[in-house]
Amino acid sequence: MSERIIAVIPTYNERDNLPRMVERLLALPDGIEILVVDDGSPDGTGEWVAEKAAAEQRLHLLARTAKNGLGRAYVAGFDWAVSRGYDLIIQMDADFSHSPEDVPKLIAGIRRTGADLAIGSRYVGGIRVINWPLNRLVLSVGASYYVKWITGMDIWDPTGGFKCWRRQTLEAINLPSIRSNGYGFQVEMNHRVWKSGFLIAEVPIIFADRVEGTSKMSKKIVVEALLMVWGLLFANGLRRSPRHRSKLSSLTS
Ligand SMILES: Nc1nc2c(ncn2[C@@H]2O[C@H](COP(=O)(O)OP(=O)(O)OP(=O)(O)O)[C@@H](O)[C@H]2O)c(=O)[nH]1
Ligand SMILES: [Mg+2]
Repeated sequence: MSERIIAVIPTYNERDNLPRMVERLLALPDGIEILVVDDGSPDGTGEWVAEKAAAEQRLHLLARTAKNGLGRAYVAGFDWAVSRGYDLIIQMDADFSHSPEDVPKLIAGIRRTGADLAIGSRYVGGIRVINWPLNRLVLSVGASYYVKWITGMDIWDPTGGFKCWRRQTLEAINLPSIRSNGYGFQVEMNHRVWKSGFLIAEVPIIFADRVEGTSKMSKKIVVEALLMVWGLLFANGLRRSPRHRSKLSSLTS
């Protein structure tokens, strides 16, 4: 039987982006399904999904009532997808920063490498970011080095949010105990995977700034992430290397 693939997309006020995003994802090969996790967007994003999903079996809505941050939305969405047995779970934003046409590249990357997690990477082998102001780019690239330096994780783009997960990897990392949001969420998820000795592949992607809609990025999210990284180091017993190497070596040998 072929693999069942689902893209999990958190939304808060993405009515201007989501219809085109859904259309382009549904046009991809492999019969990819979509789960939108909406936190009661005042602009009617959730209502649009509910209406569209009534006629489109590959589109699903997980409607939540309060805006609780990207991390909480993903944990709920991943839990939904894992409990329904999807094999590959794509993590991506609704705002076209992550191109739907790169999804097959991520899927090919995880299949080719046999990795447990494929990260769509802005920074592996160069910098590929379109239309970001210089200060934001410097912050993001700087944050990548900072995370690498403190945790020891060998990942070029540890704060990115465009990924392809194997269900088994999500099942292995104790999702309900993940507490962080925003960039901290991306780093904490990667750290769990890396610490357990799973294999992570970085697939080069081009990242573009959002065109429609408004940003939910805040100073609080950045500061939370910068501090949280130290917590990860302590949680790993001050080790800057994975606790278990077994899975990694068996995959690479
Ligand atoms: N369900 C839910 N989705 C959220 C929440 N915050 C952000 N999102 C969604 O998560 C994705 C990423 O958020 P963005 O606002 O694009 O964050 P960003 O990419 O750091 O910043 P910009 O691209 O500059 O806006 C988008 O699809 C948002 O709609 C939230 O609290 N709940
Ligand atoms: Mg964005």
